[in-house]
Amino acid sequence: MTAAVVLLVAAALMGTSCRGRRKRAVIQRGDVGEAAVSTYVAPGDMDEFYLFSSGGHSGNIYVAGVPSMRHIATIPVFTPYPGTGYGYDKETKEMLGRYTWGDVHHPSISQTNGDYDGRWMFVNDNANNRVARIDLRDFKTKQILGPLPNVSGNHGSSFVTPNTEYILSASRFSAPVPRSAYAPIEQYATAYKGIVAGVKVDPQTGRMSMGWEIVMPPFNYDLGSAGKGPSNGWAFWTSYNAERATGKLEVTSTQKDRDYVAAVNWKAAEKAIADGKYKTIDGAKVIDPKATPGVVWLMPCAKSPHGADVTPDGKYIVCSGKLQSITTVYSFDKIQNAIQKQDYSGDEDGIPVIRYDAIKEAEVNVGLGPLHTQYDDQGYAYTSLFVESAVAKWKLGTWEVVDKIPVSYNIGHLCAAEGDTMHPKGKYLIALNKLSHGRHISVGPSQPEASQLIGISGEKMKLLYDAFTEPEPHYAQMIKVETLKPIEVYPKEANKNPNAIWDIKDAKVDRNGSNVTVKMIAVRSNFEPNRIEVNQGDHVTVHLTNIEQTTDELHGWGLVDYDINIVVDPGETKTVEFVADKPGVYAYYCTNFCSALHQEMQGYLLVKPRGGGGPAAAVKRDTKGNLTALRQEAPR
Ligand code: RUQ
Ligand code: CUA
Repeated sequence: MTAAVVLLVAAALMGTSCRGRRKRAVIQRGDVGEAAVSTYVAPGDMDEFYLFSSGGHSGNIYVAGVPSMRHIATIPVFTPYPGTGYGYDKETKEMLGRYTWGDVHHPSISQTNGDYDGRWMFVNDNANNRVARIDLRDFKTKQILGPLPNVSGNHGSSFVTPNTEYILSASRFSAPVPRSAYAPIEQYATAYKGIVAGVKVDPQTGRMSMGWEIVMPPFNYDLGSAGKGPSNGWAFWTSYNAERATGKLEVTSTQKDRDYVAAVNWKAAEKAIADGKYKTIDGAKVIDPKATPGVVWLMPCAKSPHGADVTPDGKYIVCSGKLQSITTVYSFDKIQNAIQKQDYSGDEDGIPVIRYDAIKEAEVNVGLGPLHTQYDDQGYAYTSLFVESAVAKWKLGTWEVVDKIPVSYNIGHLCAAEGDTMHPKGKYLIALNKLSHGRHISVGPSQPEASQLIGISGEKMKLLYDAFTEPEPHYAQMIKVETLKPIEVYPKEANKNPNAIWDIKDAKVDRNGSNVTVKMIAVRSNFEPNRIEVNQGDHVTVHLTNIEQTTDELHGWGLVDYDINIVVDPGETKTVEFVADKPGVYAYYCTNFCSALHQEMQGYLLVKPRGGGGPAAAVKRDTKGNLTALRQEAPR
């Protein structure tokens, strides 16, 4: 960037405040010019990182570029999204099943040897107990697994193990097991169960299937993290409500001094399953830790812990208790020693509780309401402080807090570049703030979310940019752009769909009784066939192939009045099925702008009324010729 541009950007930004526009409450503002330069991605330039943010109960994942923070794509996962035709074609409709939403919390990029390999991203659905896989070659959801048997409120998910052997899953809301079982709430402490689990991932295809489950005491399992390096083979989950309380948890679950972190030796869990030491419950292989010791332990933790975050070297597990001002660092070595010596302070339902002082490496005095921790490439950790609305930077090893930066406001998760891998990239940190009052121009009572880009290259953290993030920003991950290799088109040769056609002469409408099958081509700027004649009540199947081999030449297929919109990318075939229950004439048209003649890209579905007679639709007019009824359905 030229010096002139730098000056212009800086001047423009400073000008905004000088001219006395509605001022933002400035909490911390460093050198505005420097901030502008370091986040400005000039026209034609590209961002350095992808940011994948959870979309919470929108059921989506949002993709942005860093440092520009520009939102560049939406990946629908658990919710229909007409923008990409997701949830309207046969395949994605079946994948969504009977659900119309999901609660996405923790995106998790697949790993090889503890680093992002950029093949897939897994996400959890906290609400309907599902997990999904997104293919990072085309940024599309390819599989949804679940509802996972026995799991209730899948929150501690979908963190991956270092070679993506498993993605983690856990019950946030303990409940009777299996899910169809009933027990009165008075029996919560004994009849309700927690579950922690590993969902198996096929290393070649990414296909997910049920792995192992472990039945646990009825705590609320919160967040998970997989061991790496020396701790590879282990998984850790924080939990709250050690009291096994019900009702007003705010009070009832804050009686004891400590909660627990569950430490699972997943290699031992894998072996227990192989040795047949499990019960099948609702189709899942479930380990009972009382009957099979040596799989799970409990570690006491500061009250109401939330985040569990293994350090890049895999030597420590950092767990933060929301209700204390410290974050607890456990040493993996010490955990192994304590287990060896059976240095226990008690048990919960037969699961040994390891003595706290035997495994505690440090208690870091980070500040109020610590939630999550991420890491950089210089040996520093960054912990989000919800109550204090700040990020604390501290040194691994000396456990000293070296810097703190206020954020606006109430930060939840934070995301450093590849900050949960064995080789974090440093440079940027993003504060995913829960409440954001006053950071954006007002749009009414719901204030737009704010996430803040923070520079972490220097000694001091620097606030660089206030960005909008779609709700609800739970976790996010940032990955180097070069690691991903997105495809440009679906090559014709790779299309194995038996209903794909590539030549206009193969386009046709076939009838078999009341089943009508259409093989259709979309290419600039036509649909072939451009006329489909059916009878009212026919079951219609349209297989639509976009025969383009030019990137970004998408075509949509919207059918007027039928609530259908599918989108086909270049080289892709999609199928849509519907019953032609509305008689009349309905246009279908291309919904993706594709060429100068995009508007002309249309055709007609002609639905002959049952019984053959009568107008399909009519308008009623009064004696003066004014419209009185817009539409009248033909008699059925
Ligand atoms: S959780 S902060 Cu799933 Cu941390 Cu939202
Ligand atoms: Cu095809 Cu617009």
